[in-house]
Parts: sequence; structure tokens; C-alpha cells
Amino acid sequence: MSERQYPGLFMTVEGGEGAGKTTNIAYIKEWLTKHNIEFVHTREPGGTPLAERIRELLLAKSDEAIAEKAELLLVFAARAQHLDQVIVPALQAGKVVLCDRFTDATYAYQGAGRGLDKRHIATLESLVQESLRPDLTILLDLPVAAGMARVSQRGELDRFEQEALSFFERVRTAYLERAAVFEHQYAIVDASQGLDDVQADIGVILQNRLSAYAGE
Ligand code: T5A
Repeated sequence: MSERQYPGLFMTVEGGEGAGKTTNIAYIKEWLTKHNIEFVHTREPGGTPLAERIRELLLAKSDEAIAEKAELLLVFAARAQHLDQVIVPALQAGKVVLCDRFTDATYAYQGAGRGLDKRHIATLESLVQESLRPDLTILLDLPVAAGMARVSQRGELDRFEQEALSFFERVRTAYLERAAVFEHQYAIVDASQGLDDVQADIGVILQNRLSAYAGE
């Protein structure tokens, strides 16, 4: 684990469409509550009223195509607000921040998915986050077709969910590549398993990574 900047712990949950983030974040919240660990649950894009408005712009289908660089800047505009209003204050107060997606999603979707230069993402990451990076990222990994099958059962698709399967293959590959590079940060869970097995794996990760934190 990298040297921590704040007394709190910054945990993110990542994965492709329909990987089970929402479902498993509910399990993580129960786990934290059971272990008397104070936490703030939030999400990206979003997490503050202004950032949620930006989320609506990003997810809504619109007649005007959003330029790729505009999309990238909107993601980071929302993130800057979210960090200022929610994430950094909670970490300063010693809480666990449990965030549904963060900048790893930007590398995966805007970087690999859209094909934007990773160096530009890294520049914005440094500007907006300074040295703050997640302490722990749980990556829910499953084949793209399985994730899309889960999502399509839910009804109408948002702007991202309408992308081609090849887009989501690039997203998945990018996540796995980042997990290999940032081994200290990432824990990969096979999200194609049944939910009980997925949550058993997550429980082991939380026990290993957060019991030490809780005991500090
Ligand atoms: N985005 C985000 C960017 O492009 N750049 C960025 O920087 C950021 C931060 C919104 C979009 O924004 C993009 C990426 C996204 O497209 P989001 O709200 O996180 O991000 O949206 P989604 O990824 O679309 O989240 P979903 O709600 O679609 O998927 P979840 O939360 O991963 O999945 P969940 O839990 O809702 O599960 C889907 C279905 O599968 C079932 C569930 O019951 C549910 O029906 N399920 C399982 N079924 C069988 N076995 C299991 N193990 C199951 N786990 C879940």
C-alpha cells in the first residue's frame, strides 16, 4: 500500500457494465457497519449536487454528440468538485470513503474506450487529485457479454451502455492492465461467479486490507 496522505482510507469499486458494483457495494456497506468502521458511500461521476448534474449530462442520450475531450473534462470537473466537497473532508476526518468508480474508470473508458491519450489523463489526474490515489480498488471482472446481458435485462441503456462490444473489451483489458501495474492498489474478483462466491471473495479482501486499517 502506498504511503497514506490522510488518516482515512480511500476504497474504490471498479468494473465494466453490469459487473455488480451496486450489488456488491451494498454488501461492503454491511461489512463496514458490522465492523464498526465509519464510512462515506459515494459515486462517480457524481457525489455532490453539482457533480450529479454533470453525471446527468454525461449519461443522457442527446442529439448533440459530446466531443471526447469535452467528456474527459466533464468527468474531471465533476471529480474536482467531489474531491473538494466530499472525498477529501471525509478522508481528513479519518473515515473510509467507499466510492463507486473513480479515475481508473477514466483510464479505462476515456483512455482505452475512446482512445484518448493517457498522458492527458495523467496530467488532469495530477491537477485535480494532486498525489491522492485510491488505497484499495476492488475490480469486479467478468466477460463483457455476461455484463451486457445483465445490464440489458434492466431496460433502457444509457449513453455509455450503447457503445459497441469492442469498446467494452478495451475497457476490460485496460482495467486488467492497470491491476497488473498497480498491484498494491488492486484486488481482482471474478464477478462471473454466483453472488455468494463473489461476496465471499470480497469479504476476504476486506478482512485482509481493512482490519489492519481499523486496528491502527
Ligand atoms: N464513466 C465513469 C466514465 O466513462 N468515466 C469515468 O471516469 C467514470 C467515473 C456510469 C458510467 O460512467 C462511465 C462508466 C459508466 O458507463 P455507473 O453508474 O457506475 O457509471 O454505471 P454502470 O457501470 O453502468 O453500473 P451498472 O449499474 O450498470 O452496473 P453495476 O452497478 O456494476 O451492476 P449491478 O450491481 O447493478 O448489477 C447488474 C445486474 O446484475 C445482477 C444484479 O442483480 C443486477 O441485476 N448481478 C448478478 N447476477 C448474477 N451473478 C452475480 N454475481 C451478479 N452480480 C450482479
